[in-house]
Amino acid sequence: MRIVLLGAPGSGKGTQAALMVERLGLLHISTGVLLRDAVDRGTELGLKARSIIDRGELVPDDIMSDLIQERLSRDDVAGGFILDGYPRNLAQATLLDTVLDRLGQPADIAIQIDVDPEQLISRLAGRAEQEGRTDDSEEVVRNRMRVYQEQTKPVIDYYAGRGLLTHVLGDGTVEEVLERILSVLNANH
Ligand code: B4P
Repeated sequence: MRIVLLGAPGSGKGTQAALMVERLGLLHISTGVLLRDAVDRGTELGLKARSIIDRGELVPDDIMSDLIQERLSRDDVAGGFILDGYPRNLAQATLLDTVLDRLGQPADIAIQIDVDPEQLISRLAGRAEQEGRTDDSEEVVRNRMRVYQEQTKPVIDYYAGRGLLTHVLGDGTVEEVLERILSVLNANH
């Protein structure tokens, strides 16, 4: 199964993907994790991405294109995957389709996790306290929300137009959200 997870910052994409890996045995590909890893290792990519992430902007498409194509070219992708954090704009969405078609591995479903904006802010404030992620400060979170509204939201319609979109309510406990996602996947396969 090849799943694209969509949702605003703090909607629970990374949280749910980790649980879905346990339950479904799929590979988790998170562009946020790949970028933070590059930043921690001080690679050329990490050096370019760091200040962009810390401002809450999107890393440029050409950089993300190389990153995602390299990751999707590996053999472990053949068993199915959960894509988390990519695509984040329409250019990324069309590129992803091209790459997956070329691999003969098109996306089966896109799941949009819907959460009330007030809750998103409070979740990310909680994570800022617990994990100290540099892009979870109040000002940067506000910018990430703006970028999401302007650039990432159109991706929802893109997948709706392709007949692949399902909405899942992201309110409630992590386990409740997981059960909703699993029942959507059961119903679709
Ligand atoms: P991401 O790592 O994708 O950051 P995110 O949107 O905040 O999602 P994340 O998965 O981490 O958080 P989650 O909602 O699970 O991206 C970070 C940055 O990298 C971007 O701003 C951008 O600069 C760059 N980037 C990444 N991909 C890119 C791309 N394709 N193109 C360009 N740039 C890119 O969890 C948030 C918090 O909520 C957690 O603390 C969690 O514990 C909590 N939570 C989750 N579910 C909950 C629930 N049900 N109830 C209560 N709390 C919950």
